[in-house]
Amino acid sequence: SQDEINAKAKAAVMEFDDELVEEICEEAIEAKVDIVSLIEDGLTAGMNEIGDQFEQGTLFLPHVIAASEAMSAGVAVLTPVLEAQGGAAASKGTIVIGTIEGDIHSIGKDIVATMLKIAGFKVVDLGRDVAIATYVDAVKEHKPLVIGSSALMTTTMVLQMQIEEQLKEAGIRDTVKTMVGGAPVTQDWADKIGSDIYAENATDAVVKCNAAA
Ligand code: HCB
Repeated sequence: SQDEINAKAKAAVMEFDDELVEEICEEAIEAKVDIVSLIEDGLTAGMNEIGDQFEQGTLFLPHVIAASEAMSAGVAVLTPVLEAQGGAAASKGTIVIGTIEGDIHSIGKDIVATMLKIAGFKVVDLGRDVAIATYVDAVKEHKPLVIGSSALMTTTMVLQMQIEEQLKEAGIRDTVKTMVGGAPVTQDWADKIGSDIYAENATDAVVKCNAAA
């Protein structure tokens, strides 16, 4: 069942077992369970648990790296299937997304980008450690509906404010909606800095970008 497969995937991420994660993801595809739930309630749940244990000091950085590799191995198996499930013909518009300057966490940003693609948006992925000026240039170049930033650290989250400021300075703030996300980011933070959309997870990002389209 879905719950069993999610639980197995969570455990396999926590055991840093790339091959087992891949096997479970292949099994899930064959069993036709919900892939989005597998990513969010299975793989991500395992990753979050590892993050908690890292924070408590019971696990160390190599463990976090190993778990993130296991999660990425699973996401790599699932992405083509997700993309095949999507395939809306007409594009709903462009969304630019990237992980903010100073921050190399990319797993969540990648999942959001994939889900938006599946939902029928053209996605321009700026990658990670993206300079604020690069976001501004991307708005000028691609004229997106939404510009999304991802920040996984309290120290990099503050830079999301600079996207707001520099878009204003460039005189293009009202041509685009801004979206913020990442584990430390909240609706309160979005309100505080004047960001249009806060997305808690990839599903939420799709719902809110659809509403903006
Ligand atoms: Co990293 N790390 N890490 N890390 N890391 C965190 C983020 C800490 C919270 C862990 C902790 O201490 N508890 C912490 C940050 C503390 C803080 O706030 N200041 C931390 C630290 C400190 C660091 C280093 C500095 C460690 C070091 O070197 N000493 C270093 C960062 C270096 C740098 O960036 N300059 C570092 C490195 C790493 C890796 C490389 C080992 C690895 C990242 C691998 C990669 O991404 N390619 C990593 C990981 C995996 C984590 C944790 C464990 C998990 C992050 C993750 O992938 N979660 C994380 C702990 C945590 O977050 N609780 C820990 C799973 C994804 C699916 O969730 O939240 O990223 P997500 O994304 C969601 C959601 O937020 C939303 O949708 C996604 C899908 O549902 N969303 C958006 C995300 N972005 C969005 C953008 C939008 O516009 C809209 C929605």
